Amino acid sequence: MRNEGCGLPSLLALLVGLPVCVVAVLNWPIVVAALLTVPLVAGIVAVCLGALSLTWLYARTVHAVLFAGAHPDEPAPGPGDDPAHRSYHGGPAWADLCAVVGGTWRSSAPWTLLLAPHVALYTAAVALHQCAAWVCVGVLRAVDAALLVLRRVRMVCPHCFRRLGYPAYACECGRRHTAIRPGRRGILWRVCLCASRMPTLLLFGTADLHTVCPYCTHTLEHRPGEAPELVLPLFGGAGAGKTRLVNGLYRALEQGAEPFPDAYADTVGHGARQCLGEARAVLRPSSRTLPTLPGHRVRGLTVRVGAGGSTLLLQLYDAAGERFARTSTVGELGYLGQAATFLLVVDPLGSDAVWSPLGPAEREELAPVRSRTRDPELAYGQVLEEVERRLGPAVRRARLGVVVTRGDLLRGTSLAPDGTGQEALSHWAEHTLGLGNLLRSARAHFGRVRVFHTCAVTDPDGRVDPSLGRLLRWVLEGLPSAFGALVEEPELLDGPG
Ligand SMILES: Nc1nc2c(ncn2[C@@H]2O[C@H](COP(=O)(O)OP(=O)(O)OP(=O)(O)O)[C@@H](O)[C@H]2O)c(=O)[nH]1
Ligand SMILES: [Mg+2]
Ligand SMILES: [Zn+2]
Ligand SMILES: [Zn+2]
Repeated sequence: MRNEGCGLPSLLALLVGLPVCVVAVLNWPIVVAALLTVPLVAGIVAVCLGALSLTWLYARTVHAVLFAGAHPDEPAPGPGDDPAHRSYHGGPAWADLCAVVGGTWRSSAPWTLLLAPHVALYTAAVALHQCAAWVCVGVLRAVDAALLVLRRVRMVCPHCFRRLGYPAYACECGRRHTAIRPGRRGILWRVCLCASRMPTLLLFGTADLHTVCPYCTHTLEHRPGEAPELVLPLFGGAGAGKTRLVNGLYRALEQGAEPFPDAYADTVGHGARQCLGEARAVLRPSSRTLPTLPGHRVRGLTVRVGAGGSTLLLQLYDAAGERFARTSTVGELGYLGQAATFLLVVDPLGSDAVWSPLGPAEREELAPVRSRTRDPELAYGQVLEEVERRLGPAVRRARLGVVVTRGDLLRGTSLAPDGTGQEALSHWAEHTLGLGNLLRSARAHFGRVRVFHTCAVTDPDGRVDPSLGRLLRWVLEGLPSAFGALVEEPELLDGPG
């Protein structure tokens, strides 16, 4: 009991005395410093361990999201979207960032706030990546657009006649990509939902893909975008000679290309092959072309012409003459709004001034090739109205070729023009064919008007008539001279129109 009574005071004496002795015997500031250092070091160690474990948690989340498949699912393309996966810059980069922040918060809230520098660094990296990717997108699109302008490429669908900003492309799996150019679904290429890779620009070879019209979804076999397109509408009354002339123009190009090893004139697509494939036979003197059916859908007949390393896509439009007689049917011919050169085809035999002086025998012989319409002004008036409606003031920059056909039938007669010069032809058209009013109106509305007299009949050797070459040279004016050279005939060149 006594021993226990002495214990407490001696313990108190030890507790108070020992520090006093230590402070007295030793240097007290050192002791105080040592005493303070312990919790400080412990605190620092604790903070470091905490930061390390937070960083480890953060790194684990980043790894899981970026590399271990814990990233958010890609949203399925919406109804108006292309069926392609998004590129990393096109959404997933930001989605991953959000997933990392969310994942870290879930595992270590509220300590995640301490990871602000990590998140800031990650955000900066994502922002930098986005900037670089979108700058690439912009530059590539600008270069592609500039090349199209420089190469004077305008794309027109020969089926629905609409101008294409850019073609659409169908993947092997059948999915249609209407906005293939660089964007959020790819920079140099995109990946279709079927996992096929597709280039994103004509520059990178989209023309090798199955090309379709983004509006009417028709297949475009002529590889639009690779070469300038020349839209050439022919119009005129029923039986004026449009179909035979179209065949003649194609054959003249094909024949013109024969002497040049690198030149060619090929039909593109089923429609063109069907209408122009028999051009040789159609142009024989004994052959008669069949009337084009008014109910037939009009399609551009595409001819790919190559010469001197350049390519041209010539789109010839040949509608039935009946279509040009009424405003409602002319209004359907949307291609009239895409052209800058027009050919009005006129049958000279249709004119009473030419027909009346003929004897009964001649009339009987020529009656089968006389067109069914007498007045070319009807078609001219309807088309002019439509072209003005569609082109507006640009009509003043358009060209009109007035092509009088059946040169072979009038040749050598008193009804033939006095030469192939423009002055002689204009005078003949005005005074013999009675086209004075029409030509005056044409000159008042169109930028340039020129009269041609053609013969869409081959000679006994199967050669096309030089008159077709003269018409083609005018049509091809402004394009690389190699195209004009295909139908060159220097000694027959006329003066300027
Ligand atoms: N001899 C000769 N006959 C021609 C010439 N051009 C057209 N023809 C004939 O004139 C007739 C009508 O020619 P098409 O080319 O079918 O006339 P179109 O303007 O296409 O007629 P539609 O399709 O009915 O609007 C056919 O018998 C042709 O063979 C030509 O330059 N010389
Ligand atoms: Mg026809
Ligand atoms: Zn189309
Ligand atoms: Zn696909």
